[in-house]
Amino acid sequence: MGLRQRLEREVNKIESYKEYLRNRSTNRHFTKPLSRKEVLQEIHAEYDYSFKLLLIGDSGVGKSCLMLRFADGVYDKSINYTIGLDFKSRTIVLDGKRIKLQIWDTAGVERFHTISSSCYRGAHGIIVVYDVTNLESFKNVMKWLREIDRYACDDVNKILVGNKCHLTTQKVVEYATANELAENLGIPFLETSAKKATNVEQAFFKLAADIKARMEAVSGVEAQSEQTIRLDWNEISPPKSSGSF
Ligand SMILES: Nc1nc2c(ncn2[C@@H]2O[C@H](COP(=O)(O)OP(=O)(O)O)[C@@H](O)[C@H]2O)c(=O)[nH]1
Ligand SMILES: [Mg+2]
Repeated sequence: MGLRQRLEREVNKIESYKEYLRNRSTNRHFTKPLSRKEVLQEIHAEYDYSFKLLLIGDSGVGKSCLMLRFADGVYDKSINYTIGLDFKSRTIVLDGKRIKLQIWDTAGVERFHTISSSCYRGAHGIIVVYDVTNLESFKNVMKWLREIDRYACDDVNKILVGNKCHLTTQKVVEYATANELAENLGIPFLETSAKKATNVEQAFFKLAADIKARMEAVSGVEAQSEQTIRLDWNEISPPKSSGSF
């Protein structure tokens, strides 16, 4: 692992710790206080990469259900949200690398259409969710994408997800329509069902794989340029001599 990656990992750990502390008071998963050992165990769990993912989209499209399905493998239709941010983690293995996915859910704040810019900060990937039975939620996809452009980093990876796809009789957004939009935007697209566990794994794995590929492309380029700098330096540096300037 390169120096840069190690540093990024350390920074991630510190950020995770800060986020834990910030969210402990409002997060429903922290109603039972975590012991220091539990917090440290979670933060220092071994992994090669740690990616922060964010779920956005209109209220009621199934973001929380998708997060629960992916992180805990359950479907809880009466999941109640608290106002604030909420996250869950799951570590996956991709090409032999352990990737810790920290999945952030906007947990109710999207109702007020004011997800603060801080939510987007540091996100490596964003899942934009609409509900295939709700046309309005699909129309609002463009609005959410504009928010991403405004607040997230330029190279953040995205995926469009049409949830509740098993509700075929109530479906109002056709696969082809959403697929065309995604193709025009150049982002991947999947229809999912948090309830039936359709394509949920695929959506998160696809996003994680895209981020990993981007990271590796970047670190590959950096490793090359580091080498170039070192070679140049060797050429121009005078022979080592003792003494002071
Ligand atoms: N039928 C069906 N209902 C779903 C699915 N995913 C979520 N829901 C329901 O949609 C409602 C909103 O889900 P929730 O996850 O709270 O949406 P959020 O506001 O985007 O977080 C809940 O009543 C869920 O039970 C799904 O795949 N199929
Ligand atoms: Mg929710």
